[in-house]
Amino acid sequence: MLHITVDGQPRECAPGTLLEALDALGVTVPALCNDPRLAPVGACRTCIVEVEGCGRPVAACTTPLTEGMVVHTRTPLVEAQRRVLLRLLASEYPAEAMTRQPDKPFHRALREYGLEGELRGAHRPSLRDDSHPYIHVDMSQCIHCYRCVRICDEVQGQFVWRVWNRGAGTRILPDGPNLRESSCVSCGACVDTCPTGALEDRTLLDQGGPERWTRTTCPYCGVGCEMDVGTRGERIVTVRPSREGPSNQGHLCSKGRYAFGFGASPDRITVPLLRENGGWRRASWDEALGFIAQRLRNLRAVHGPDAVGMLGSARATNEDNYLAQKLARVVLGTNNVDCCARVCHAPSAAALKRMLGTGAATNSFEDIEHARTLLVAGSNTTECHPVVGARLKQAVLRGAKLIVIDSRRTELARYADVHLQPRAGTDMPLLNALAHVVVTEDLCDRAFLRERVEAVDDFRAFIAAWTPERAAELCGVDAAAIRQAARLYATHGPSMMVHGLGMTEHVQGTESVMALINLALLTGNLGGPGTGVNPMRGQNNVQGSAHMGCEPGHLTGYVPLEANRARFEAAWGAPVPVAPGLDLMGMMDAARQGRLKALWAFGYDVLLTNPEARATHEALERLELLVVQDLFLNETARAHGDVFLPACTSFEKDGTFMNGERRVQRVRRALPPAGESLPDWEILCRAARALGHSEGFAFQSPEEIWEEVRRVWPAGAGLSYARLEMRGLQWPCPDEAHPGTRLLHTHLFASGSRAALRRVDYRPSPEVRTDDHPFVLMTGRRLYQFNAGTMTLRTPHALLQPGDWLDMAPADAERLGLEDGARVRVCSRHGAVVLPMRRAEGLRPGELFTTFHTAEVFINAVIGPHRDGYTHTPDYKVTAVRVERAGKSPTASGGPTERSAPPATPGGRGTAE
Ligand SMILES: Nc1nc2c(c(=O)[nH]1)N[C@H]1C(S)=C(S)[C@@H](COP(=O)(O)OP(=O)(O)OC[C@H]3O[C@@H](n4cnc5c(=O)[nH]c(N)nc54)[C@H](O)[C@@H]3O)O[C@H]1N2
Ligand SMILES: Nc1nc2c(c(=O)[nH]1)N[C@H]1C(S)=C(S)[C@@H](COP(=O)(O)OP(=O)(O)OC[C@H]3O[C@@H](n4cnc5c(=O)[nH]c(N)nc54)[C@H](O)[C@@H]3O)O[C@H]1N2
Ligand SMILES: [Mo]
Repeated sequence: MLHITVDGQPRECAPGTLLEALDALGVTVPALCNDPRLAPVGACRTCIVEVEGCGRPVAACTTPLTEGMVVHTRTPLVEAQRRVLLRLLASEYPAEAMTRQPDKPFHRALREYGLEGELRGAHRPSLRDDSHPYIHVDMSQCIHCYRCVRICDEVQGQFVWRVWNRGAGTRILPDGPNLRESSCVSCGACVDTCPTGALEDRTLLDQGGPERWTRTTCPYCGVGCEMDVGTRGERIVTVRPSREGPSNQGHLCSKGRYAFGFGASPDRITVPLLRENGGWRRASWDEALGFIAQRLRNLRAVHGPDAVGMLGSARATNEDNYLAQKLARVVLGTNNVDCCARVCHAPSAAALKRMLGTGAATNSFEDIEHARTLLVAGSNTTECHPVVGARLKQAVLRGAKLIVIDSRRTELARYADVHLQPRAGTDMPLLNALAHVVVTEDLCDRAFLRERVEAVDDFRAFIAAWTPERAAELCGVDAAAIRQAARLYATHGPSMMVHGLGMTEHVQGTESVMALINLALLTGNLGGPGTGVNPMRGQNNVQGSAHMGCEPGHLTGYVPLEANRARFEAAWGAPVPVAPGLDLMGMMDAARQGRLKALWAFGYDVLLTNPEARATHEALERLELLVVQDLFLNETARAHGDVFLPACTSFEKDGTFMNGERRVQRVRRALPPAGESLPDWEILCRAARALGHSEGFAFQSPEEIWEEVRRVWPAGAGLSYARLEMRGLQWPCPDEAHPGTRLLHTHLFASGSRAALRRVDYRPSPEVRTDDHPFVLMTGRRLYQFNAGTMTLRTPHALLQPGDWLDMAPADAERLGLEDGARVRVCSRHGAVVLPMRRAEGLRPGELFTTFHTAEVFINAVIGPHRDGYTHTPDYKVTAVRVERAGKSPTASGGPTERSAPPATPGGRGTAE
């Protein structure tokens, strides 16, 4: 601590800049060009103060604090200078802007200095840009603080805003004809920092400023950004990043920042529905739950408890998911419970659990700033986890080395020192060749191997055959590049891995992650800051959904069922079913074979998102009861639902989410439940009661449920709501004095003192290319849409990215004579779809990429039945296809005959009213 004197008062402050100290002390001075997220520039000079011993006033934002400093913030000299500066800015500022809400820091400064009467500027239409669906631009209100330019460079790393001319003619313009057509990624950081209203959220201008702020956690991806939701009446009018958010540090991406409007969508279903004569009929809660209870009782009586299955929701809270699996096990009497981690990062969890003992990310996002080398494998981080993607870009801009392993040249690949671009589905040879180089060139961490690793000699013998030349043949990557990457990762540590579905959604998904772990073990890149193996978990709570026990073979805490049965039976006062449960894929198979009779799909659009759509369709069709608990009539509900239970959005309920770095964070109600919708936990409690189990389901609040979770999950026992109120915490956190765990495996592995290297050999995908199917199709996602699209497509994000299209290498497009926008039919051995195509750089000729966001295209009709051997995770990434020009079609989707999607049941699209 440093001792200083501020305006005559002795104070103590942490080292930093003088402005930071004043902020911390609650002493305010205007500081128009300052934002704590940015490097200080001292450009606007409104934060000038007098420091004894300095000849003239200094800018507080660029002056470092020193011991004994004596500071005066409001002397006549600095006040006069500030007034001159502000008067100059006022003379250019339009008076109407000052009265417009919401109030801005610049407005407050003008008022403080009594300058409201001196506004002489005018709105100039030529400086307005209304092209963007979310961001209103009026540069006649710009005071040239450059905060927008700097935050776009220094936080998002997008470099959209450019400064033109100098002096009075200075203009700040986007790098395109307008903002909409620029390289803007709509993260809203520039709007958030703008002190004048030159950049503003359109929602605020249209609907007025917020009356109330609620801090919560983003409902989209597994980064778990903390955000402040601004509401006015019963509407969200803006969302802002929380500066204290541990994983986002004052940043958001376009989805968290702007895609909040789905809950107010006119087709949101807010009353229970029952299917009747092919259509839907409105029902009361009692009637709907009574119907479910009776049907389930009958089905169980005839077919036994394992004829029923439950799918937890990676979109709902930990409390909701804990209850879903408890309901399945205790009330329905089955271990048939799973969640969509199955189709996503189950391979990561399985590989990490088997090799290291804990099935979760070893490190934290903050380790990005500690790594000297970053290895990003099969993760399109800047589009899928944009806030972490931006953090990775910033690390590279500051000098970290970057290796990207991706079958496409992604945005991050353009920043990479080495981009390894394997043919889709050939990562195994590539990863083994990397290990081969590390071993044969003696780049291992010998001390680490000696102390912490087993099976080293066996692995050496195995890996000898995986020369870079042999791998190069199979994966199409230069042997020299493989050597270069291996040397960089091994010798320029600490090295941190971040991986995505390009590793896991394959027939060898679990083994690919094992191969990544081998590399980390060989080079000692585990257990330290800036190292580790880190799956970028998908949805907001997919980590939590599985961790709470929505997994057939695992109970709460991701512990094996058999070994923990007795403990849970004691805690629940009820038997835990003995028969092993089916996972999601097993449930689909069983349904198709007529063995599974009822399914409860809670927050999961399984029809749209599972592979082999025809098979999913057949499976769901054979069910005698399909309960859908969701916000919308998603494709699953439309086509096959028998009962629809309307749930609250996460803006309308309390609870917790668990992010991809094992952090449990609070979700807080910002709005009342829409219509008759209920929080998921309450629906599940009522359902249990309708099924005759009031005991064990008599919870009055999410906190009560969480208390039970803490009792059955020792590593989470320290995570009380009272503590989470202050800040999200990472497990393991065994007691309330424990600070939480940023790094796993620091001295021992959770599995014991040593981890063993694994031999993993290559088994090529069964999807082989032939003359009939000469292309390989990869599927994944893009920036502006999220998974099943139920949420993002109901917001203006639909304007930013309207649907799914096929990316094709320009050479292939030319060969096939296809122009951008041409409608093509993509046929695999499993099905066909029609969609528009575009030429895309960054694909290997012969490879294609598209997304699964819309039911209009329904890409999962072409995806096949191949699954990972350990976890049954579908191979969504490698499908052999043929592409041909589709016939002329009048409708956007290619017309009903070309639509590959399972048809909606007649009348199935009708809603209640
Ligand atoms: N904008 C947006 N963000 C999202 C989502 C969304 O739908 N939209 N969904 C969320 C969810 S649920 C998840 S799981 C995550 C997923 O996040 P990611 O895993 O990053 O997403 P994907 O696009 O499925 O695939 C990642 C990358 O794998 C590459 N790839 C494909 N096949 C191969 C291969 O064989 N080898 C290699 N090395 N690379 C390959 C693709 O080119 C792609 O760049 O994103 C989450 N965030
Ligand atoms: N071809 C192809 N298919 C894929 C993938 C791929 O890469 N390629 N990726 C796979 C992956 S990784 C994933 S994770 C899955 C995702 O598949 P899904 O989990 O089906 O998709 P989501 O869009 O995340 O949302 C599921 C449902 O949750 C609902 N929902 C949202 N919030 C709540 C809530 O609070 N309560 C309730 N009750 N419901 C809510 C939404 O309306 C939606 O219907 O898709 C998989 N499918
Ligand atoms: Mo996912």
